[in-house]
Amino acid sequence: MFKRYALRAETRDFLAEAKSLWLDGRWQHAEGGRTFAVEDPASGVTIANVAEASAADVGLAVAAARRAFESGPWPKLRPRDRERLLTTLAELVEADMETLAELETLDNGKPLSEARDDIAGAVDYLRYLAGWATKLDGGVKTIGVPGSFAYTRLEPVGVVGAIVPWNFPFSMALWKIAPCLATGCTVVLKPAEQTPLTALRLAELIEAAGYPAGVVNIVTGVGPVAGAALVSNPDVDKIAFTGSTRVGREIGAEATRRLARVTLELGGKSPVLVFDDADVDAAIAGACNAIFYNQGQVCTAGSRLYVHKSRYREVVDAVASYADSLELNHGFADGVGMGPLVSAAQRATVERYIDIAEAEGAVRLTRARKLPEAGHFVAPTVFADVKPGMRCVEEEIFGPVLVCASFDTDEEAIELANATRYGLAASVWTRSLSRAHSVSAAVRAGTVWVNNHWVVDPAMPFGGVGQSGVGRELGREQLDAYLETKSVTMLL
Ligand code: TXE
Repeated sequence: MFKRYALRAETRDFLAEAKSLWLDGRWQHAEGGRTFAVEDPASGVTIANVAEASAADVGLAVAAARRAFESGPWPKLRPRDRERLLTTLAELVEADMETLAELETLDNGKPLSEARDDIAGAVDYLRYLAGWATKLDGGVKTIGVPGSFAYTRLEPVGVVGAIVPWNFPFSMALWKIAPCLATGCTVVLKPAEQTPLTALRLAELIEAAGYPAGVVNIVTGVGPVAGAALVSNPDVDKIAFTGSTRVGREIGAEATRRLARVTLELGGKSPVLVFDDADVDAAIAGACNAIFYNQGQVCTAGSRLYVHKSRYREVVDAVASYADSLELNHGFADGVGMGPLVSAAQRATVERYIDIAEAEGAVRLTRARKLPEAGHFVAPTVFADVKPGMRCVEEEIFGPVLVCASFDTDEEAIELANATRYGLAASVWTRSLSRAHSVSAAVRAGTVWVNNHWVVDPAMPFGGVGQSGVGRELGREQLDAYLETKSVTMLL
C-alpha cells in the first residue's frame, strides 16, 4: 500500500470487515468457508480475503433471486417505487464517493482521480435509469380483426446473471444491476476475482437503500466455477457479460444452447483516425487519452492510431513524448500519470505483446525506463510504422501499448480502420463536416466519436459489432435486453 496516503476511516473499516457473499439479503460464508486473497496491484500487498463462492453457493443465490422475482414484495412495487429506490441508491453512492474511489484505486490500481470519475459517472447513470422506471410503456396496436382491442405489455425478463470484469469494476457492476432495478428483474452479480471490493461495498448501499431481500445478490468467486455455474443455471433467464471475447464466446454458446437471453460486451482494437485537416493539438491529446487512460485497460481504448501522412511524424512523436513523460506510480500518489496494470497475469500478457511487436519489426518510439520495483507496472509504449497483418495490430493487448501507421486517402484510412475482427469504437479527428459524417458512416463500429475519444453518456447506446459483442448497454436501447414484449389481443 502507498505509505504517504492516509486512507479514510470508512475505507479502513470496510477493509477490516469479513467479506462474505451477499445472498438473499444477508451476508453468508461461502461453502466450506473458502476465501481468496485480493491484492493492491501497485504493491502486491494483500488487502482483503474474500469469500469464494462454489457452484452450490451460486445456486442458492439464483434461488433467492427467483423467489424475489416471483413472490417477494418486489414484483408488487409500482414503477414509481422502483424509481424512488434507484434515486435513493444514487444518493447513497454519491455520498460514499470518496470511500468507493479509494477502494477502486486500491483494488484496480487506477489513479484516484479516474476512480472518482468512474463513481461520478455511475451516479449519473443511476439517475438516468431511475427516470426510465416509470416510462416502460407498451402500446395500443391497430390490427385487422374487427371488434378487437390489442396492446403490448413490457414485462421484466426475470432473473439476470451478470458477470463483469476488473477494468471498471464499480461502473460495470452498475451497468448490469441498474437496468434490472429499473425494469423489475432480479440479479445475481459475479464481480471479477481481481476486483471484488466495490461490488461488496455496493451491496451495503443496496441494503441501506431498502431493496427487498434477494433482488440483488453478489457472489464473489472465480470465473470457471462461480461464473460458469451462473451461466448454466436453468433458472437464470438472461446473462449479461462483459469480458474477453474468448469467454464471451463460450458464454454465448451455453446461453444459446439453453435459450437464455444474452448480451455480450467484449474486446476491441479501436482505431483513432487523424485527418490532415484535424485540430492536431486536440487530436494528439485525444490519442494519448484514448490509449493511456486506465493503463490502456479499456475495451474502447484507441489502440491503433492512423494519421494522414502529412501530419504523421508530428503526431506520433508527440504521443511518444507524452508517453515518456507519464509518471508511473501508485494511484494515490500526487501527479500520478498511470498506475499499475491490474495483475501479474495482465502485465505478463502485455509484456509478451511488446516482445511480439518488436519481433514483428514495429519501430519502438518510447524509451525503456526503470519501473517501480513493486507492483505490476508496464511502461507506456508506442510503436510506429506497423503493417496490416502484424499480431500487434490485429489482437487486443489491453494495456498501454499503441501501434501507429500513416495513410494517404480517406478510403485508405477507412480500409485500415475496418481491417479488424472487432468493432467496438473508433474516433475521427477532422474539421470537415462532410468527412466527419462520411467516415462515421463507413467505419464498422458500435460507437464513432468525432473529435473526441471518450464521451460515454448514459443516454447513448454502447456496444459492439463483430467480435466485440452482441447487444447494447446504456440508452433506451439497453432496456430491450431486460424486457419481454407480451402481445395481448382481445375480441370484444
Ligand atoms: O477476462 P475474462 P480476463 C480482455 C482483455 C484481457 C483479456 C483477459 O483483452 O487481456 O480479456 O482478461 C469471468 N464462465 N478483456 O482473463 O476471463 C471472470 O471471472 C463464466 C476485455 O480477466 O473474460 C470475470 O468476472 N465467467 C474486457 C469475467 O468473466 C467467466 C474486460 C471477465 O474475465 C469464465 C476484461 C467462465 N468460464 C478483459 N471465465 C472488456 N470488454 O472490457 C472467466 N469468467
